[in-house]
Amino acid sequence: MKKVILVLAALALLCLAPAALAKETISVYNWGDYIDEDVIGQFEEETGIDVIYETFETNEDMYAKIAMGGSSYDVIFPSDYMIERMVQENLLQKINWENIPNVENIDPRFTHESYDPDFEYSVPYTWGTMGILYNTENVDEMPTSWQTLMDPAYTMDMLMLNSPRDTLAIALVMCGHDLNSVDPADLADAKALLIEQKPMVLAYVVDEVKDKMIGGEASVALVWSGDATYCMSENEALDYVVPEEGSNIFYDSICIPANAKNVSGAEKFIDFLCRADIAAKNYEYVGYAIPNTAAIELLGAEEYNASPVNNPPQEVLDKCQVFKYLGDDTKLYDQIWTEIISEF
Ligand code: N2P
Repeated sequence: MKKVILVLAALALLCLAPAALAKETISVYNWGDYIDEDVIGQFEEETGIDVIYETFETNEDMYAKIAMGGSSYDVIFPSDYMIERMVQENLLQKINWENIPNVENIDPRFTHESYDPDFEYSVPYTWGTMGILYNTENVDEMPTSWQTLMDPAYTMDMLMLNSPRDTLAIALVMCGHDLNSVDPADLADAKALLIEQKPMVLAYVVDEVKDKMIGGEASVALVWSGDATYCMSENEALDYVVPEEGSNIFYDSICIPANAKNVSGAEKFIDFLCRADIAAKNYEYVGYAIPNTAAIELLGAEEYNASPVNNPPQEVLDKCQVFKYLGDDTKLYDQIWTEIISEF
């Protein structure tokens, strides 16, 4: 009898030991260059939770990976229109606000947006506009129109975003159409324009745009405002403008996928990112405008708001639109984009 008990006790220990030794982890999927790595380290130190961190370059890449279902993440960072899509497809779960007390630091101007009207699924992280980053040493006058990106003077001297929704939106605007258009005739115009532009494009890039513009490899680039802030801090010849025809304003948020394995770890991470000191530190590294009032106070609201990139004049904002999820018409965008890109 004693022997049996001993054997059972040994077996029980063997089963429990790995569980006791295994560290709690969360798996995070974010845009490239979108967090200060020290912030991850500090979270791991403070909570004892290990962060498995992976990056993506576009909403579409992130979506494809999650929708395929093979991978499971606890925290992801989609933009507005992609949140709308993922909610519709039951790929996100509602957030339990009781576990995110630091949400009180988020400016209510950034909650209850059209893509999450009841403020259930997404925690605002950053926001920004699309515009033209240009090198004042080679571009004499501030570009006021998107047509700058069609100017043969910048042949092989311009960079475009390797991101279907963003680049097609700007082409639609250049053709005088709405940037959320799903009219096949509008999209045909946009496609024709991008094909005409293609021989002038040095490269279609995402995160590489920063090093290339800082290093002077191109004179003009289609960029997101936060990347402009970063580039301008590294090379003072660079400047940023939102052309007068209007542009896209985006809201990038933090969400928990429906199939997350460690929801409580995800909540701790999200709450940590909303903490004023952490959001401020992260802003200093990432450069994108933040919706965190407490962090902006910590950074010095006057200095923060002095940046026209962080705080665009109302007349610029009035001309900016949020991307909507376009339902099945998204396929048309994807198809056109593949046709444009594959012609290289
Ligand atoms: C950061 C990407 C910013 C996302 N590298 C723009 N929505």
